[in-house]
Amino acid sequence: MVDAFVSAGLAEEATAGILDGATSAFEALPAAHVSDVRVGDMDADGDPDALAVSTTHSTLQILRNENGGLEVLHALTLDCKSPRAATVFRTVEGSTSFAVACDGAVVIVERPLSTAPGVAIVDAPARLYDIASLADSSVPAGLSVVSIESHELLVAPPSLEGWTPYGLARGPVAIAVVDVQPDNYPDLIVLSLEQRRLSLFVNQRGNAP
Ligand SMILES: [Ca+2]
Ligand SMILES: [Ca+2]
Repeated sequence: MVDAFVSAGLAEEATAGILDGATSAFEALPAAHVSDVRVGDMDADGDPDALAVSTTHSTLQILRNENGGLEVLHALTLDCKSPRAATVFRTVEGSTSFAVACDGAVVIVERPLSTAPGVAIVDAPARLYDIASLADSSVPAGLSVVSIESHELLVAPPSLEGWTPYGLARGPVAIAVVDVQPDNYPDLIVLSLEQRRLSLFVNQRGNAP
């Protein structure tokens, strides 16, 4: 079993480590100005791949897990103002895709590893700081985002038609997906930095809080 660790550092590169049951050798990949890194299996081969977002350059790099190491596959320039976070998810059409949280929109890139990726833009509130999906890439799922401007968690269904808002303490900046109330449905924890508050949203239907 191969594990992957990826972190965005203050220097101009992300550190990617491919581990086999032990915290040992690391390899460094060039990834200038990366502000967020997420892990997800984009090519459905069972091995985790990675996405690296650059807020300052509106780009997203795809790093594919191949032969026990991460290789930089390609970089996409996004029609997206201030991309701050990304997540891998599966659309209702069944394709593994990723979604990027932007300022006033979520950019969806379908079939990112194909020769002809599809791009869709979903309108969203301003200043999205994080995005998450309640399922891995094996099943269709909706998306959750936090807006630091409206102080809300917004949840879209798998069809991605319309956001349902949930009020939060001021300054929500991060979402964690974890099965806190253990029933095999992942729950959401949101950090509101300004009011130093954590909010827990218990998943009741498998794909919505
Ligand atoms: Ca993979
Ligand atoms: Ca749960």
